[in-house]
Amino acid sequence: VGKVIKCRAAVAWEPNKPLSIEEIEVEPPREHEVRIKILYTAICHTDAYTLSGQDPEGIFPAILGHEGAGVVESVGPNVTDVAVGDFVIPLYTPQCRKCEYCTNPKTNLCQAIRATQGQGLMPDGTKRFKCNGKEIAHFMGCSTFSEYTVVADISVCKVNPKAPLEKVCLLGCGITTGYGAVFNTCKVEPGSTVAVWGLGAVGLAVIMGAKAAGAKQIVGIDMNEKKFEHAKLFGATDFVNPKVSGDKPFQQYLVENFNGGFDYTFECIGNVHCMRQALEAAHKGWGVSCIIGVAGAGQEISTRPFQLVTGRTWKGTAFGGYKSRDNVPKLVDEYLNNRLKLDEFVTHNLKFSEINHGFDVLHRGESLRSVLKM
Ligand code: NAD
Ligand code: DAO
Ligand code: ZN
Repeated sequence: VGKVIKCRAAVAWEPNKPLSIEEIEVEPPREHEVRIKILYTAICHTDAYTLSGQDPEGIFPAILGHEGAGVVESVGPNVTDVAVGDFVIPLYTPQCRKCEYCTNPKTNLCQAIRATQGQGLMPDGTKRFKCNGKEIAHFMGCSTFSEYTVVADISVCKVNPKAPLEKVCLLGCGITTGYGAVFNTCKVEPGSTVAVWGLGAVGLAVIMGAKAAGAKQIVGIDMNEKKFEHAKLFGATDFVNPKVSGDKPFQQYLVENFNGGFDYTFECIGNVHCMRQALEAAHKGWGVSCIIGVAGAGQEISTRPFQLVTGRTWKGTAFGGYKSRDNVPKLVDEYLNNRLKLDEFVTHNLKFSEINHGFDVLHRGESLRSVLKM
């Protein structure tokens, strides 16, 4: 407490190179900051995207990782909501409970530390990580690829101490996002028809949510048919490989074969062509399409305005619309009460030193989530 900690971290020195496990120094937390001993972290698509160098806002060197869980090692002055020894999940979408976004029930996009977080800095504009005397940037306000990290107190929540952290770390991003898109962003009603593009962890979490919401038909769409087995486990009722439509636009195939289209569609890939398909396969008159996937930098979506004139709605979601500190602890409890699956998303349990292998299986489409033990 109050001292610099030396520990291991996976440093991203430059884009498109494997991460390198280094000994780093982690400064103590300052006012309104929390130092966390990370026990488990998963690897998400966004870590890979930033590491690939495609993210124009990616900063290097940095410590990536934003789907993690751990225990509070120490707190800085004026931290009131967590204490040493608490089990916690870092939150890349913070919740200050004071800004005009936090006080508006229509959004979860707290802006209190938006600018510094985007620049890889703590809210006071400085960094807490050093390696060989060189400062290392923070990432998404979390930097979970380190045995110790420092986060803002509005970017962390205390969770039930009975929770297995190797599972609930997944609630730091992908699963929460897909599940919340169903309940918060779209408010899917019982009896609805739903189609989901992309059966990775995010798409499967949408399927899990749609089932819990009482959807009567849930169509999983992926070009990798190995994903269909998983989708069934989570509640999908039908599967479609987009190649079935041949030369015909895929959305036309869906509208013709699924009763004029779906009440709700979700894009969980990050492909702007799939986003268009999903919008246009939403039912005329009332269909709602939700973008979850993060497209490449500079890409744009398109459709004919008549698609909206005739009653379709295009939406998007970040972190499933959940106000983070209020809701992540509740989702942990839902998992403990068997109302939410998490174990089924973990396809690989790896050692921290195997982190680059975790990225390889993600790129090869072999993993849903790899969980690393620190
Ligand atoms: P993933 O890579 O595990 O899954 C994507 C799936 O899409 C794969 O199964 C792949 O086979 C399939 N696919 C790819 N191209 C396809 C195509 N043209 N047609 C049909 N299927 C195709 O990814 P994930 O971890 O589930 O994340 C999905 C997306 O959600 C990513 O873009 C990620 O960045 C984004 N995301 C967004 C938020 C948010 O808050 N909005 C949060 C987390 C993740
Ligand atoms: O308030 O402008 C803002 C920040 C929004 C960040 C939303 C990020 C959502 C998607 C990121 C992918 C998550 C891994
Ligand atoms: Zn706020």
